[in-house]
Amino acid sequence: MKDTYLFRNYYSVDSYVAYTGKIPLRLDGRTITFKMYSDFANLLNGEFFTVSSDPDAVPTFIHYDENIKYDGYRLDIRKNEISIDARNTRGVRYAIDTLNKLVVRKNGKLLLPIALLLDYPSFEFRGIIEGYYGEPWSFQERMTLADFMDSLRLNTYMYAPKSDPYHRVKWHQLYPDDLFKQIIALINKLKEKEINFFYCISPGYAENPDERFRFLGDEDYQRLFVKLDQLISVGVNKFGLLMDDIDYQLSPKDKLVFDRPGIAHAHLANRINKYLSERLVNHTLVLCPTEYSQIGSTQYRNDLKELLDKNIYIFWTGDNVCAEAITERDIKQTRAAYDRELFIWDNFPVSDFTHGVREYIAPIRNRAANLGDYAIGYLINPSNNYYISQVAITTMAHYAWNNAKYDQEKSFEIALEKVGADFRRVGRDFIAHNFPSVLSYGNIEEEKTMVEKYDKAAINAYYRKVAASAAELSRLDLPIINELKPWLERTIREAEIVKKILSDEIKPEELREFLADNKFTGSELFDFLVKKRGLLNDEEYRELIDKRRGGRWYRVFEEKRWPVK
Ligand code: LTM
Repeated sequence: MKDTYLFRNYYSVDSYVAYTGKIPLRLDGRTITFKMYSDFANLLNGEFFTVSSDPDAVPTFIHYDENIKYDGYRLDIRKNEISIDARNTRGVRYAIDTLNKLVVRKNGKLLLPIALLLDYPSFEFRGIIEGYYGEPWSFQERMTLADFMDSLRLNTYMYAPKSDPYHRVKWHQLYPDDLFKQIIALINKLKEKEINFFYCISPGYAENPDERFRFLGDEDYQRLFVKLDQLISVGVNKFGLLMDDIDYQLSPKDKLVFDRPGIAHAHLANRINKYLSERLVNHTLVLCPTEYSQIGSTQYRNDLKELLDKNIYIFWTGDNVCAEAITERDIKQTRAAYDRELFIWDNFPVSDFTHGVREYIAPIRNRAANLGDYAIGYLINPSNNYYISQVAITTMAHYAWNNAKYDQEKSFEIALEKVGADFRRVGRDFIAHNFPSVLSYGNIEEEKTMVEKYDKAAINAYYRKVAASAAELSRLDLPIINELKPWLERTIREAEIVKKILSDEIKPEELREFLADNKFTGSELFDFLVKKRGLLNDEEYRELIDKRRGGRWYRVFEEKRWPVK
């Protein structure tokens, strides 16, 4: 059964039931009954109602069950009826989505397996934090997020692009009308699919130290509250306070009262929390501390643990900014260090730190199979390229739904197929060429061996395949191809240059001109070859390859857990 590995518990008797009538597969255009109960989290236990009044439809019952996990559902497909148990409307929608996935069409009949399915997510909040540096996604792109996220059961979007001035540099200024209208349109669009919208703000950032947040006094708090009010006025009740990437030294004046940054940050977060609780019936607040990527306790973390209100969640990126692995031990220690539930901020496939050199088209990996036992949220920080990011996001959504059963290979195949069947088919060799990431070496060891042996036939054959794949991809009419174009073109050119290197026809100017373009792919075959043939001196090699590639950022784990063998 397609994708059933994504379900948590699936029992079937390997037998199908045929329905000639309609199966109520969609929530839209449904009977009044469901709409009346659309806020059915408030329903009393035991209440039943049918999904459709169509006499031809298979009787389908929805039942509120408070014991089912948030966003989860139980789907029971029997011979004569279907029942769905859930505790919120998202759970019902996901159940109906599953029903759609299970339908088999055969000889003009609709078949459903006789099955019982219990399915629920590993993390209550699953989604995207647009929290990277550089040019952010356009609103046009963001308006397509709701459908994309909903198809992956991602229920949370956090607005936090570092380059939105009103989020960071000018945090205290209200959004001008035109920009605010776009934010409102986005909020409304996400609402259609029940996706939570978090507005994040970074008041801790100041370009000039004299303008840093004044923890003492009331002035800056009031400026902040006025800004939050702007968002509250359009229905926002979930917020992120981001204190990442700031100089957290306190001003001499603040120091006299607050002593340490952790004390001041807890004070700020608690004041916001209090303000929100006065203004809103329900609210959620997540703090990204300045020390967001370490494990265990420090003075700063201890201060937050002691002083921060217990209902404020904390962001954590793992034991590194881009964590090559997040283990159970790491998260256990961090959770204990803060004594509260965490939101994982997963810095993949973000590529802002590569300054446009690299893009990661790979599945998430090396995330412990039970992080959901320790964290309530799993948020993905994507790259500036909206469509390229969707590949990794798809795999991360699978992980967030069911961390225990996550299978990176299967998930990656599904993610590639979601982009397009042609993309998956013709892109295989280019994707493998680009595969290494901050999470994996991919084929680098094999590439090294090929060059060490100076196996010309193998290298030529390799590049023929990769260039053909890049050329075929270039011809596809897909938005991801526009974003990938510079890397595809460079790969095709790389194959031509390699051919010349192997036949000793390469001219130094031609090589340098090629290397002036720094759109590197994950493969290092070319770099090894240049070194092996001594085509650049050490200084040139450093300037044109190593430095551009970024050296250390690219292999954050090199000196850590898994040294290269
Ligand atoms: O990761 C966090 C919490 N903050 C920033 C992000 O804005 C940035 O996108 C990533 C990756 O460069 N690194 C950070 O430190």
